[in-house]
Amino acid sequence: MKLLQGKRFVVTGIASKLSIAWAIAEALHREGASLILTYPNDKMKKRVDMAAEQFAADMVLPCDVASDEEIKACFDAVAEHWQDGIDGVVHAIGFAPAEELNGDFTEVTSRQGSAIAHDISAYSFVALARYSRELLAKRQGSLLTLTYQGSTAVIPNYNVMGMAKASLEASVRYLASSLGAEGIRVNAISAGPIRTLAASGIKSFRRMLEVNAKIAPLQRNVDQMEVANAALFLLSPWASGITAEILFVDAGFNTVGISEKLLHLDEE
Ligand code: NAD
Ligand code: 0WE
Repeated sequence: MKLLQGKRFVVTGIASKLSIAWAIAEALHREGASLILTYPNDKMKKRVDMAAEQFAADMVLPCDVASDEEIKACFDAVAEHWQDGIDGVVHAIGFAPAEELNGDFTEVTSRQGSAIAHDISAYSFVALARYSRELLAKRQGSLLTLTYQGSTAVIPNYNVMGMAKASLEASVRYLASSLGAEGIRVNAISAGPIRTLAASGIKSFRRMLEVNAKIAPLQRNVDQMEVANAALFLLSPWASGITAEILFVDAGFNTVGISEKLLHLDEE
């Protein structure tokens, strides 16, 4: 029997075949789970419809996380379809206005940009938790989000997203505490850099990938499927004892102080 046969998940954040959420939906489907996929606007609906067809999703629902009404309507529809609850919600959403992600942090970080980044990238996880709580409690389900090391260490140009990811990671701990009594687990995966739509247009992203591959213990980058396989685990009963955790899927990059390569730099 497959790992997640008969389980039900709501997956947000599919924008293209490169999306981490696409890979997670693919992995959940592969392991026998049933899916509901969400999209933020009409432009994205087509892409999510494609994923829905490929992964035999039960439904596709609108869910712009900037709107409480839309989130509520979304989970009302989920509740209608799956009356005895859901096993998990995947939050794979991050956004800051493009101007915030290029240039000197102090210069480019605006009040408005900061508000948007925190609203869409951090608060939205709490909002999803609020509206999915009842459904998750019925099946001891779990919440999963995606974060990045820019939350705890400076990565050039990540800027206000670093603040938003720090907030998101704090929300993982507060949500885990708040929802633990209901048997709901809350976790995050901190992924290494991966080329997706959210990485396109980031000026030095190619260089980012090169540097990461040089410094990381595994001496390479990670891909979407490696993140998805870790997601599967955290969303599965095998992770029943794990909550409030930030699991790195980054080829070990975050643990390195001085890399072997850097130590021997002048010997090359
Ligand atoms: P992506 O562009 O494929 O996904 C980002 C998603 O956010 C898109 O599907 C987009 O539609 C969605 N989104 C934006 N605004 C929204 C809104 N208002 N309502 C609903 N959805 C909205 O890129 P990705 O890299 O797959 O990003 C997924 C998550 O992974 C993000 O949280 C990102 O920060 C995180 N992450 C990415 C990397 C990386 O290098 N790609 C590394 C670590 C963490
Ligand atoms: O979280 C992310 C992506 C965040 C992101 C990307 C964009 C580009 C398009 C948020 N908002 C937007 N807004 C846009 O208009 N990552 C972890 C990927 C990422 O983004 C970076 C990185 C890495 C890694 C930005 C600068 C430096 C490194």
